[in-house]
Amino acid sequence: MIKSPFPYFTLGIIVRGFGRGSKELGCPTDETTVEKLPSSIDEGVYYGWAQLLTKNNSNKLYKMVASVGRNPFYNVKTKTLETHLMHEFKHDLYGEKLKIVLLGEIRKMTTFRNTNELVMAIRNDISKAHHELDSDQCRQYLNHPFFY
Ligand code: RBF
Ligand code: MG
Repeated sequence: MIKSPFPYFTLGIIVRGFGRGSKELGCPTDETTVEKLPSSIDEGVYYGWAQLLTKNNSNKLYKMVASVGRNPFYNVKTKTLETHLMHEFKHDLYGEKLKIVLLGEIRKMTTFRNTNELVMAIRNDISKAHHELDSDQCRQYLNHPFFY
């Protein structure tokens, strides 16, 4: 079941992050996106769909995992919403517009003993997201009017 506060729709511009995630991790969207988040969306890891609105207008949809919060592992104090598109891109996406829908939570934001543990946790998040997003109730959102 997809239940409140999901589905949660939002939109942002892809900005340059801290330079840690690079191609591995995500792309933090703008800060207003984070300010708008309802309080019912905790600091945590989420899955959903993302639509990349590119200039050449393919407007494709991708599976994604999103990290919401302050990145305790790196002592980051500002709250970000980072979307990791589960697809390999050949080019940087800075400046591109991204529409996203969050459909469920995977876990809460936490800290780890070392980078390897964080990387393993993220890999596990991605495999859970793959599984959840393959369900019919998640796939329905691929045809949602938000992604016209
Ligand atoms: N950062 C944390 O400090 N703790 C986490 O539990 C955590 N989980 C994440 C899960 C996913 C799926 C992604 C994409 C990122 C996560 N991050 C987490 C954020 C990570 O620290 C951040 O993407 C990099 O520091 C680059 O900004
Ligand atoms: Mg980044």
